[in-house]
Amino acid sequence: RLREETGQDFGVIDSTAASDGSEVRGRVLVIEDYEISAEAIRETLGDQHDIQIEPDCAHALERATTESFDLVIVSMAVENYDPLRFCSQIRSTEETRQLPILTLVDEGDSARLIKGLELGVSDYLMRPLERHELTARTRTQIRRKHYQDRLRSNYQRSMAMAVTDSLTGLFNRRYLNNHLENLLSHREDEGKPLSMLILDIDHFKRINDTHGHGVGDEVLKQFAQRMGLNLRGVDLAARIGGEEFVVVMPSTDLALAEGIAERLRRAVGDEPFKVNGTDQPLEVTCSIGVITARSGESPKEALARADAALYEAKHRGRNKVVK
Ligand code: GH3
Ligand code: MG
Ligand code: MG
Ligand code: MG
Repeated sequence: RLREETGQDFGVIDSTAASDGSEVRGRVLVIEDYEISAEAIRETLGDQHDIQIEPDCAHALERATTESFDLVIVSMAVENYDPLRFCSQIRSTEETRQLPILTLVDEGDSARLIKGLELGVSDYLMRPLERHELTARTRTQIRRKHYQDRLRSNYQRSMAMAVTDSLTGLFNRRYLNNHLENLLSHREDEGKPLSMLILDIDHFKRINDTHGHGVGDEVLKQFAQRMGLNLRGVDLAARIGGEEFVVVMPSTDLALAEGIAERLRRAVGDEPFKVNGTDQPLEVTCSIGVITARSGESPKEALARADAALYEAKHRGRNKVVK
């Protein structure tokens, strides 16, 4: 190995100090089995970042996937493992795909330097390491990682918002429309029944008229919560309009769906709603239409049939389940 052959100190060369004072802190995993070098890195970066030294590549891979790091610094001279293989594993593992990698390359080892870059390494440093360069490149990678994390979480939030009803947290009508199509065709493939409920709060207008829109909103929220408590993980609940909700139930036949609808009806009607801004708990009931999808039926047709059943429940005096 180069360092043994040359006896070169792979610690960090100290040059004139000049920190650029910008505040970026990260969690850095350093894969280095050469203790002098590892300690020099810790000394250089430790004031600004949380530095974790891990001499063992296999263990490092495990830590990189389970703990959250902003950067891995990989010595290309580790002896217990092929560091390029480690870089490749970091890149091909879902949890660490986005993790920046900074390699520490032995002077003259351009083969590994290039191979690393081909594997998607973010940046590299040549040994002997220069303190400022290490500091600067580390900071750049961490800053970029933080920026990407922010973009990604903004994106995820927008995606979640696009399919969510903000008042109740249930799925919205757009999501239901998109996914009902998939669910119906999946049902055809699986040959299992798919059932659907439409729920509509009875005389909801009166609640608004008597207690105000704010109380009406609170009733909608609590209604959605009661739905959630009485549905299964596989059921998909959406708010499709003012006080109208749809539940899609995969692998559920009509009899089971009717039972669940009945449970929902009672969960709403049996226990009055306690809402801030009203003197007494509110009696709330809902009507429910139940159907099981027919072969080849479109979302529109299925929803129309469920709506007809709901209409019938209203017609029969409300607070009823009709299939
Ligand atoms: P029915 O038993 O026939 O369903 O009577 P209803 O009063 O519930 O039905 P209607 O469709 O006449 O009234 C629904 C009301 O829901 C009218 C509307 O003001 C109210 N509404 C719609 N969206 C919201 C909302 O987001 N918040 C509140 N508070 N009220 C809403
Ligand atoms: Mg109505
Ligand atoms: Mg209503
Ligand atoms: Mg309605």
